[in-house]
Amino acid sequence: MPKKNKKALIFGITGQDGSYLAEYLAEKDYEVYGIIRRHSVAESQEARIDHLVSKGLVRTDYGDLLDSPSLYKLLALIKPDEIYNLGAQSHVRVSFDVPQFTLQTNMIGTLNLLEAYRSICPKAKFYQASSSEMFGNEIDEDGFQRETTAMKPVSPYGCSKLAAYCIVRNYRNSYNLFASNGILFNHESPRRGENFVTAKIARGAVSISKKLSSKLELGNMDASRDWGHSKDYVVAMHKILQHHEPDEFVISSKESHTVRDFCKEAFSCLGLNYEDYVVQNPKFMRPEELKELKGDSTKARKALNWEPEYNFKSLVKDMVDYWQREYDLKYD
Ligand code: NAP
Ligand code: F7E
Repeated sequence: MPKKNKKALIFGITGQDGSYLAEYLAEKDYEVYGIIRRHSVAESQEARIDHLVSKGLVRTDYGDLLDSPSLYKLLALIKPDEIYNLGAQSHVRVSFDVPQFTLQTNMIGTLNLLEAYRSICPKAKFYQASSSEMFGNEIDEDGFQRETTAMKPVSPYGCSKLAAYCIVRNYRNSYNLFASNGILFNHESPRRGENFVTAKIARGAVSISKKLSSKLELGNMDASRDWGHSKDYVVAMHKILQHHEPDEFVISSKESHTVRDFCKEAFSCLGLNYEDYVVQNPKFMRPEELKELKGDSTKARKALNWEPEYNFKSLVKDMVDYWQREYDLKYD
């Protein structure tokens, strides 16, 4: 890889956000490094970043947040200027099925990385992928969640992310590290995993429009989320590390829509009425549900000069258009 200005190391580079962040940093002339894990289906391991790896814009090495020796070795080898910790078991419903694994990966994994960071490259900057799921059902009187809102998570995933958030703050204060938390509200894209609700709806609606299926089964349709686009949110991650001091920042669209609203919008992009096709299946309900998220990102918008380009409508359209192209390639 040719020598460039700065080196960024991304944990979670094979995921939705990691892939967009890698693209964004490569465009900014960073040397971009990423950790990959061993998968049994090696062919799909780097699917989201193949286009970057094949052009030599990203270098990947095997590693794992739960394998401390690999973390020490990679930090010593790469000597990154910026470390982005996006690695996680990120599915909230699945976190009820695998709570121990979720806490190990998201909480102990973050602690492992912080330990390696403070002993090998303490001058680097560190970004932690914290989540609006940490708030649980706490809402300020004006209906928003912000940096100062109480955090009372309602899922193993939310608990794991809150513990990681706290230990990042603790290490920043104890060891004088530039370690920041981005508290990101839901963000989606064509690269979103297909078992998250937005991708499931966009894909399901397109499949129905092409008469490849006749119904879409969902869980709680009254839950409300603050949805933005991953492409916009990775810009905020980078800006958080360029700020003059480490801090906590909420990143959100400032709007909340129900799952039902998302269905309505996605099906109407295809000239269909969602009510004719969407059915509820208790299988997709959660043992405890987070009812509504609406983030106040005023602090980040002012301090970081960050504004999203996508809104709810253009996000839904981007996802539906993507799935139309995918189905056209497969079946035409
Ligand atoms: P994602 O698509 O599920 O990607 C997660 C990434 O973490 C994958 O690259 C995965 O690798 C990696 N990973 C999992 N376990 C690991 C381990 N033990 N060691 C190293 N890497 C590991 O998630 P995303 O949507 O891009 O989200 C990125 C981060 O932001 C996550 O931490 C998530 O919890 C957080 N977040 C997401 C949202 C959102 O709405 N998307 C909102 C707030 C916070 P494999 O490909 O090998 O599984
Ligand atoms: O669910 C409801 C479900 O799984 C959204 C992660 O990126 O954002 C994400 O977590 C809502 C919930 O995302 C289905 O009950 C209904 O109320 O797309 P989701 P999430 O749980 O909000 C946070 C901020 C993160 O940090 C996480 O990493 O949709 N819902 N029916 C459904 N959800 C799914 N997955 N599948 C359904 O069939």
